[in-house]
Formats: sequence, C-alpha cells, structure tokens
Amino acid sequence: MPYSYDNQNIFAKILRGEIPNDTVMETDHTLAFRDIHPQAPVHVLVVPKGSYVCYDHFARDASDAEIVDFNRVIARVVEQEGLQADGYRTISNAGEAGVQEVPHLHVHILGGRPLGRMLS
Ligand code: D5M
Repeated sequence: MPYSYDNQNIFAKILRGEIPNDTVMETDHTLAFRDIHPQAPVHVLVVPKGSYVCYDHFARDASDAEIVDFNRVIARVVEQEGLQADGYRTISNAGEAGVQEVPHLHVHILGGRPLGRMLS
C-alpha cells in the first residue's frame, strides 16, 4: 500500500531547519537529535532525511545507501552515548495502533536507566 507523506509534520520542519533541534549526529542521509520529552536519561530520535512515514515504508522504498546510513547512525549513537555496557532499547512506532505521534519515520533510542520489561 502506498504511504502519503505530510510534509508539514514536525520532523519535516526540523529537517528543513524551520524548527531548532538538539542534534547529536548528522550524516548525508540521517539526523539524530534528542527527544523533547525524554523518557530516559538518554532519549535520542534517529530520522532519515528522506520522506518516509514509517519503518516498512523506508525499508521498502529507500535506497541501500540510505538504509545502511540510517542503521550505522543508530549504532554510532549507541556507542557515542555510552549505552553498550548496560544496554538500551530501540522502538519505532507506526500508525494508529502503534500510537505514532509524528508521521515521519523515527527510531527512539532509550537508555541510561533500567527500562523494565516491555513485552511479556
Ligand atoms: O514519538 C514522537 C516523539 O517525538 C515524542 O517522544 C516527542 C518527540 N518530539 C515531538 N516534537 C519534538 C521536537 N520538536 N523535538 C524533539 N522531539 C520531539 P512517536 O513515536 O511518534 O509517538
């Protein structure tokens, strides 16, 4: 099913430089910045610069270069934020059932405290 992308969403505005953000890493294809409402001592959002609504949209339609870059940025943020030793969580919400607030793909990286069990 095709996705329609709303280019007025808040992360599109961040990517266009219309809204400030607390950048932790930027590459040609990817931006990582701190969540405005952190749920843990480390809470970083990783977003592709391309117009993708959610994870399956990106995984299906993005170029190999974008996909590799996005995943490498996640790995580099985990390392830069010192999350490897104690562990961390990645989450990407999609659509209504997934309670996705911002309709531009983002992976949350959470860490810096025990995060509790999410699935049982
Ligand atoms: O989560 C969307 C996340 O985006 C939520 O944790 C708040 C965050 N958010 C919203 N606006 C901003 C700005 N301007 N900067 C940084 N973070 C922001 P979701 O997975 O869509 O429910």
